[in-house]
Amino acid sequence: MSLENQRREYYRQLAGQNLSPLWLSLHNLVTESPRPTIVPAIWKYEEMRPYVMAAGELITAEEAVRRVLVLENPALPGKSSITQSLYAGIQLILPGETAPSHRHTQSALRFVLEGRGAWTAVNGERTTMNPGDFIITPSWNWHDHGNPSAEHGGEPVVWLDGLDIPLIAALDAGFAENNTVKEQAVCKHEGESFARFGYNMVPVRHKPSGTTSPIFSYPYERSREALDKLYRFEALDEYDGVKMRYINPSNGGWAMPTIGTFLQYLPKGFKGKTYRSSDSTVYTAVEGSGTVYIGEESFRFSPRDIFVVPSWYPVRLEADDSGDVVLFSYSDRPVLEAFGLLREARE
Ligand code: GTQ
Repeated sequence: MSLENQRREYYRQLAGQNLSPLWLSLHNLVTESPRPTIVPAIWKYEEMRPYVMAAGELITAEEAVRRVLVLENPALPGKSSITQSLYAGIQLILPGETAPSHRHTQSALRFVLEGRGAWTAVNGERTTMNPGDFIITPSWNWHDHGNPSAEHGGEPVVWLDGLDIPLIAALDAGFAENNTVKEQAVCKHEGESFARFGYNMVPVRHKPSGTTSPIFSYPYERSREALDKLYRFEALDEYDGVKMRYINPSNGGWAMPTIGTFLQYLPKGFKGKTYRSSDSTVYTAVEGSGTVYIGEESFRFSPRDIFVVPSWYPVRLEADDSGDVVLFSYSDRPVLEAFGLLREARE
């Protein structure tokens, strides 16, 4: 038998033993640089919105539990993943509805896209959701969402959900539980956690605990003010414009253990330089229009559009001449950083 045929027979026998020869796959397993499966993509809000609103006619928030359209990376159909590690969805809650209380080990962020006045309850405290607000539901915390009835000024509210669902699935670390009540009991005043931790002070005997920020709402107005002032006081970064990361105010670390969150400002006409990083990032525009160049592709973006940049793709951002741009983004950076895996290159 030729050596080639001996090998073929050998590989056939190995497969029956749940064994495989590394030398055939090594080059794909240990690569010179990341080779993302996911691809760059954009979801235009004006194209998605009719489908989001149609869901409001077809199913209630209560029946759906969470009435969400999942943004699936075109290279991962059926996987409920926008990146290898992260999930993105668009959630709608209509006036008078409740999305019932539950908890899970997956961490979630909400970034409000449209509408005012809905609330999220976390840990006995409700927070009102306004456009541009960044809201956290920490791992294993009960959370429910609601919206006042139309008579009480309720309007449809739409937000971007960002979760670490694919990461938790990769680790087989998912647990979840429904609450026995539809809405958790409210036992704190609105704004209580922000009063404790949101003003560069903490209660005198506070000991940092847990892995998630004790602030669960970062109102847009305040974050936006920081960017505006920094732009006027400081030179712009040639790559990022003015880019800030949201922090856990009790220890300066990431606001969430597995998801890094950022807000960035590009003045009108800004033409960013090219950079890359080994975190995969989901962006949504809050204000202004521009163009993002990702690898060989480019996408025009406007407010509420969502686009994704895979790991290690060259990326640069441009703002139109017509107005300043503000972008919110989230990535798996805290996970990479924790394990010494974060790499960046500025070209
Ligand atoms: O609001 O709790 O988009 O549990 C996916 C899973 C939202 C939520 C999602 C969830 C939620």
